[in-house]
Amino acid sequence: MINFVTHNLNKFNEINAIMENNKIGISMVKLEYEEIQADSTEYISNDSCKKLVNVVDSPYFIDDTGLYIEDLNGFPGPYASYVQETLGNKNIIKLASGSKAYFKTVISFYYNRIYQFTGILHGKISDRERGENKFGYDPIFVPENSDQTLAELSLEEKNRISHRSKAINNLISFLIENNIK
Ligand code: ITT
Repeated sequence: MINFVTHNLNKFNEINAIMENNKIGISMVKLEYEEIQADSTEYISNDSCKKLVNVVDSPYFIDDTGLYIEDLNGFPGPYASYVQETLGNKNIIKLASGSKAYFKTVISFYYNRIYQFTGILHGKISDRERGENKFGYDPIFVPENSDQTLAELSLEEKNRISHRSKAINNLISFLIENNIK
């Protein structure tokens, strides 16, 4: 069993579906830990993961995800959580409708040391909120080669293309190569 430290049920459900398809068991661990502020998601994620050594049973991992909007010079990037709470999707549309953007997920996995796995999804900011699956920025993010927002896709459809699924599939290849369960 692998521990996934997160408070975010949407993240857990997306990742758990992919893990189940690969017959890998994960357990959701809700824990408070302090996140440093920095410009690099990889750096923040590495620092958070280190703080959990001897706190959470290994192997464990965390998911840090940022949204990078081209017209806003990469903002909010790693501040995605704070900006979602303060500005929200309506204000992001006012600021950046039509802009290219991408999501980046960094998975930091601890097993004797930290390993990182990354996934990116390119797309653009829509002109209005669309979709029923209201997870964070999903209602305003239209992936490349799609007319629908991520919130209009089912969990399975999102998992076929998403930043998170790419990062997790990289982790899964590593788990299989190293026979980690
Ligand atoms: P943790 O407990 O795992 O840290 P969190 O919600 O604080 O959960 P992050 O800081 O990584 O997670 O995420 C930043 C925010 O970006 C998150 O609160 C969502 O609003 C948004 N977000 C993350 N992944 C997303 C996705 O796949 N689609 C849409 N929005 C997403």
